[in-house]
Amino acid sequence: MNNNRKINSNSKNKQLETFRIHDQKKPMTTNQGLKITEDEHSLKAGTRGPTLMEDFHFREKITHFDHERIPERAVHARGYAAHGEFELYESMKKYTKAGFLQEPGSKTPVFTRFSTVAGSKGSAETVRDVRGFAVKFYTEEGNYDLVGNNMPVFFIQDAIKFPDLIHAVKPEPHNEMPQAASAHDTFWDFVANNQESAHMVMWHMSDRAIPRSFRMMEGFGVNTFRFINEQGKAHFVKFHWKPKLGVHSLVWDEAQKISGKDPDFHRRDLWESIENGNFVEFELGVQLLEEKDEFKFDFDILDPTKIWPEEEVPVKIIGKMTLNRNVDNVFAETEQVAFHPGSVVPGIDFTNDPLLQGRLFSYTDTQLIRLGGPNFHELPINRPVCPFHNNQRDGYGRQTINVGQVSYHKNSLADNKPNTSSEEDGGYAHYQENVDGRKIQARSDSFKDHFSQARLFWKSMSLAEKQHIIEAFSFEVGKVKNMNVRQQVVDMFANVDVDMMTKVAQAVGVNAPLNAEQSDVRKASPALSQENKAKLPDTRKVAVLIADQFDETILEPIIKTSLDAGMSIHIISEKFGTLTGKGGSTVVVDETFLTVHSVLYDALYVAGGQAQQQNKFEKDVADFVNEAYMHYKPIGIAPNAKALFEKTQAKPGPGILLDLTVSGDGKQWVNTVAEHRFWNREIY
Ligand code: HDD
Repeated sequence: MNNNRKINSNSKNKQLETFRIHDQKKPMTTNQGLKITEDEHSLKAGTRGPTLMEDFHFREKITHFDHERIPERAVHARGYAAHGEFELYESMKKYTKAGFLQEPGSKTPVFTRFSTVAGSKGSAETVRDVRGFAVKFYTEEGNYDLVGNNMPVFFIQDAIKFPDLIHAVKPEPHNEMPQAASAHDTFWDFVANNQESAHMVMWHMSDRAIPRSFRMMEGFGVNTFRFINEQGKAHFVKFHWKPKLGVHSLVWDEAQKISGKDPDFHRRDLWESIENGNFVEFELGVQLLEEKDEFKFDFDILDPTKIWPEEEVPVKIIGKMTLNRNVDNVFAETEQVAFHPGSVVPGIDFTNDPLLQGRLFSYTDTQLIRLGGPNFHELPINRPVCPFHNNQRDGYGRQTINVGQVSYHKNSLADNKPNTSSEEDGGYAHYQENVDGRKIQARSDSFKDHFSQARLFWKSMSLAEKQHIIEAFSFEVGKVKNMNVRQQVVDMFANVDVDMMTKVAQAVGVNAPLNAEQSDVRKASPALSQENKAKLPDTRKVAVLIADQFDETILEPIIKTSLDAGMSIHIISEKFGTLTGKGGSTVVVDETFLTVHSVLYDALYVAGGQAQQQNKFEKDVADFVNEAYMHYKPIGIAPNAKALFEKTQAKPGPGILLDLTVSGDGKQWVNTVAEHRFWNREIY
């Protein structure tokens, strides 16, 4: 059994190195290796004459260019990825024989791709949407893919409805609008007529759908899987990723503005964090259920529109993923990576969750069209780090040269090799679940309660989170043109909460809901609220608004304290260059009011000073402060910048630190930045 083999955390990186090409400092050649004398002018009959067909370099260059694009993913087209490693804290031997989950301290290389779902490859990243969270573990027993989302449930219960869901949420076919948005008629018509979506839509209307960063969102395997141990005993399992930095979101107004100011906001954040050595950490957790407990709950554990409340089935933290290396080439790695929930290793198996069952078909199928044939497993990013041998041959883009006469099994000419392995030798054997049933196209009655957990989610939200959900519904449903669809949505979600939908009905101009059956749910699940997650100052981005004649005796300790607490600082002024303080110290300007905007920062510190155009400086500072104030962000004001603050619309109150000077550990400033948002601030 190879389970306990020491895993080399660099095995994937070493493998990738054999594919890396360094073109710099090399002579330019054609793809045939011929050195080229001319790359600026095509071959012509005379300097003013027509281009000649025989210019093979011109034809090769243009032909390659013409074929550079591949189809974008049907969903999750807009994504960004990084390399890293997974380290196991605690052996899972009791539950699974998966090799990478045996030895505490063992490390497995991973490649993780985050994505939005609905938008095209070039769409903005801070749209309201589910985020994909797909992890490829390059284990010594083959690739294991955990293809999840940042929400623990899904819109539909049966995979046969996936094309309907995606057709409804994608831009409408007659005018291809709107891009990367669910706020339109067909999505909400789908929701109202497919009420199994209720629970997921509550998540989708919540702050979870506008994460502050890929680094600050949870991940979930969503479907129910099985762990199988060496003795063949099975447990049901759900997977969770818990971000070390806690769960944080944008404010909707801010998210929309960022879409314009920096459509690459999330990828930039991930890229820069890793480049700056702020490696990205998520802990892996599992919820485990014994097989005998399958029917213990008031929901069906195979229903992908249901969570297993963490208070009832605790999440056991078993390891940590650290993303620590950016890709070398986005196309080669991020675009060509092919995930598949069916890529499993011995010890991990499926359940009859009807969404999972359909997914097991779809992912290979989609790669065939997207990556152009059956050999996508040979692409460097997709190759397992362990050897792979079988009798599959040929096809577009085949890279390996499989030597020998025989490509079939069983055979005698090659001593029956490659041959299958026993389970003891690490062979994968499907779990022998008993299945007994009539062939039928129907759903189990145990899948029919669509509202209890949607209501549990609602009841578990803080006041601010509830308010955001009401505003999100009002925005989204308000974008629906068809009044009948608006009414249907209001009536449907009254089954979750009548007060919530009465407010939405008022906002979108339809009748308040009449009849609603609200299920009596258990008390709230605190684990569902973001408010109860970690709040840290680490990697928070602070904008320092400043001009010449600033007071360095106050600024320097602020900067030091902030950097010591793990924040990053941007010095922002009217123009690039160097600023000089009252005492003669200088600071270098990182950005100007033209190149950045308040929405791109987590907190502000107004250092003040004397600008050449003081009126303009005052206005630019006021714009920055007003936005940050409206987005509930921490704002610190230096004593000599009080006059600047008075020219803004902000009022003293929660999260506003006036006359801010920092001495000692600067706890007040650090804690204020860590808090991230001050929802009890009065902004109207
Ligand atoms: Fe899916 C991509 C996650 C249901 C069919 N899916 C895709 C990706 C993620 C998910 C993260 C992007 C992977 C990457 O970064 O390359 N999908 C989910 C989750 C689901 C889910 C968590 C519900 C539990 N998906 C689902 C269903 C189907 C698909 C029910 C079809 C029956 N998903 C696909 C796909 C994609 C895909 C069309 C598009 C690109 C790809 O597979 O590689 O096959």
